Amino acid sequence: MSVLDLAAIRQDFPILHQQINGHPLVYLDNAATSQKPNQVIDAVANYYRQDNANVHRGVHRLSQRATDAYEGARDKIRDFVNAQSDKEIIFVRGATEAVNLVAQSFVRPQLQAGDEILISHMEHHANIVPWQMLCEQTGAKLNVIPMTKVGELDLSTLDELLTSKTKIMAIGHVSNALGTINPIKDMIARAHAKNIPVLVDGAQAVPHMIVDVQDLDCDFYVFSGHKMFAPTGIGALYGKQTLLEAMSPWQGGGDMILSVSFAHTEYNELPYKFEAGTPNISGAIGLGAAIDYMNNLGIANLAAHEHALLIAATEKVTALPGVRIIGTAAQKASVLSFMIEGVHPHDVGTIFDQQGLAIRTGHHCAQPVMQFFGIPATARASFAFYNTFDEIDALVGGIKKVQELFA
Ligand code: C6P
Repeated sequence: MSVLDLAAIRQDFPILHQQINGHPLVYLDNAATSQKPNQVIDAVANYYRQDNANVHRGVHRLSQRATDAYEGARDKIRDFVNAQSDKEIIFVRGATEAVNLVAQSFVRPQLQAGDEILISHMEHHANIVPWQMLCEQTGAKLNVIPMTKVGELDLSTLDELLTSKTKIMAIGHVSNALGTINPIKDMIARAHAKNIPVLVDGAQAVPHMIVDVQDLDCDFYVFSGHKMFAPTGIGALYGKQTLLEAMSPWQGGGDMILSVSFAHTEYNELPYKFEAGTPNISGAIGLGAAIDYMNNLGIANLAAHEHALLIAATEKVTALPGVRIIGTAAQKASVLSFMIEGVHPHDVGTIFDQQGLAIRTGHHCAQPVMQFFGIPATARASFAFYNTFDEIDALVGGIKKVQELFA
């Protein structure tokens, strides 16, 4: 039994009602991207049908309506993560762009050769490569918090890794490859005890749990809309206002200025200082609609249902001979990565597709995680609140089918 009315919820997602290779679609690739409810699709379509205009630029009615809707979405994000002010919410393309923004605008100006950046072994490439690039540009050093065999962070050396040279700690809230929920509140407190700022990559957290940036006391929190039932190409950077105020803009152009002459440009106030050029207006409006949708269902209800799905899937898959789950941390969210003995994960993905099952196979843009476990790839099923217990059975059936074909 679920706390959610799944039949009604699934009616909101038109894409779920189709056949793939003669089977009903079972969409278990939500960590890659989530599906969109009619409420989000309609918000985007209605914007283009009725209100389409550029924002912050026109006195005409359409421009005012577009601006109100765009800024209204910012207010929704502010409340969704419990930021203090909408000045702390910057629209970006997604988590990747937000990490790059913080790397270049906040960290780079303070970085000298020999300084350090601390990440963890289970980061997505989006929270590795921008820091590596920064190290190459400045001569700084990238340090890595190690991981245990179950896929938890080994925090026994954290205090030694947080040194007087550490300029930022950048940590994933939830691992996309393993599902591990990291104890970030405690980690943030330990970094702050040494005055080290913290960026949290929340791309895999915000679709699944209540996030309160003030309670966490993180300095930056980044996420993508498309993983939380909103369109692609939109996401948000939360940053503490004092830090954002002190930072220089990352990109220059229209809308991020108050005045421009050839002698001098005066930058706009927050949050516009970091939003150069015409933004993704429809995407922001879609993200606002997705937040409304999640709030209506209740984030705690979504989390409870997804947790029940994860427990059921973990029990059933663990009971299958010849299947190994990668990532067995005590605290996990919505991700089940696994290997079937003697079968390459890509073959698993292909056979699954023939049965209408959509999962992701590969390194999940987390190659250091694969290197740690000594494997090239995993098969990854990832759940959203619209998934059902019958779909967990379909997943188990899919694994059995693969095993029959490879027996
Ligand atoms: N993970 C996955 O299949 P973007 O691409 O900017 O929307 O999100 C990047 C990103 C950052 N951090 C984490 C923890 C992520 O999981 C992702 C995206 C997808 O796991 C696509 S690679």
